[in-house]
Amino acid sequence: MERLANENLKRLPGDVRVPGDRPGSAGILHIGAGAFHRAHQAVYTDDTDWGITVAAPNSRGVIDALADQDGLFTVATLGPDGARTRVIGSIVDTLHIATERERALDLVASETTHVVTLTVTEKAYRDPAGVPGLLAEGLARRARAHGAPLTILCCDNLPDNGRTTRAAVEPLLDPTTRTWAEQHVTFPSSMVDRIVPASTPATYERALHELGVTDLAAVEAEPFTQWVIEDDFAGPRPDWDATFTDDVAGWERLKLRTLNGVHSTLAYLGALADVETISETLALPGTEDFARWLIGEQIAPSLTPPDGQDTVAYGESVLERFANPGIRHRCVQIAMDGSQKLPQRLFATIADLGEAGVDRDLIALPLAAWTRFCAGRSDSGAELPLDDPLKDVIRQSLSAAGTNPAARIDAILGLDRIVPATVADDHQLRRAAAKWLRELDRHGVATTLEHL
Ligand code: CS2
Repeated sequence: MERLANENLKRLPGDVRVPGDRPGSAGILHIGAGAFHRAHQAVYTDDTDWGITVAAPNSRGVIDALADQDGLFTVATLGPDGARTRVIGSIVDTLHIATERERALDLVASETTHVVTLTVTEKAYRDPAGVPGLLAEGLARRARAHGAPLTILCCDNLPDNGRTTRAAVEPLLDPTTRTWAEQHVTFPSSMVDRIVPASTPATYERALHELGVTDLAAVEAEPFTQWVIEDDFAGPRPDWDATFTDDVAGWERLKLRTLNGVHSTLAYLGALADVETISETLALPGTEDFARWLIGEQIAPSLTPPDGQDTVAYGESVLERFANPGIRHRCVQIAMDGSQKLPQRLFATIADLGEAGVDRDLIALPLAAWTRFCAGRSDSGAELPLDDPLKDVIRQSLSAAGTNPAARIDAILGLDRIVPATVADDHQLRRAAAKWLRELDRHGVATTLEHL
């Protein structure tokens, strides 16, 4: 089957948007070749004259597909009024870090690399031997070779993600590089947003149908897209159509607690209820009302939104996006790595509510749902995957706790690597979560939500 390539761009159907002149070189090194990068930063960059070398830390399926297609791939934007397909041309080179580490280090060090962007998931920042180690070694090379400034821009869903990245890299630097980096390397924070489910065989079939040629790096995404970036670049920066600001923290908090917090909540509830996707979960009787109460009564009082924003209105637009039936975002995909996601999506909200003296009854329900999800069985008894770096600790604590709901909640709240002390000691939360867990054990998610 013919693959998408430079030479067939001119023959694609007229309603498919194709790139104009492609950039000759890459000023951006991007690490993490997942669907999100392709539908977000790669699209923003396609609207500029910059290019990207995309590097995959481990699995090479996507970068091999891109290499076979001259770096080209399509984004299908799935809105209520149908799909639009666009070919993205910003990726000009690919790299497999596990087998080409030297080249990766040289690219971090290269004078023509001005920005390193990252989508490597939450857990990667805790692994000094992984991406942080690579960046540290590359920076040392850069400092020795020429010392040109570099911007390292985190695009993962972490609070203060620039500072988190700096904190992961800095301790790994030798003293000379560290002194240089303090002057010449910046780590702006950024808030990234677009719903992009993992691609499936249906994604590739759609691409083939739209293009008439095969695209094995195709992605599907919702129409909405947003990027808020702290304006702290060490050197040149692409003219991305993003919001550059001095205050990203407010945006990060709003998005992590509202969009991602409700996303994770729906993911655990849906998976337990044997429902496949987020939009189907939201359609379960009582669920949309519950999500709305959660936003209005628990998330909104926990934070101060950025200027001009209102948490309840923002939450309404998020629920509308979640309901998009064109986006088949699987609950079990969002459910993975809960131990890495829930601190900023749920526990931070709970901690702030506790401090403000706001009742925590409703927000105890997602905690109970995660606890039940971690045991690995849905309401119908089907097996649920626990895909989480702390899987063993979680499973051990839960099995030691037996069947008693209060003991199981205590086991989860006792995970001191992820649960802040104020949340672990929150007696009102513990009682409420144990009550919800008992309800979920007895009646299942669907009945519990319907009778809220
Ligand atoms: C999701 C996010 O998988 C997840 O955990 O909550 O990937 C979410 O779709 C994006 O952050 C939306 O911007």
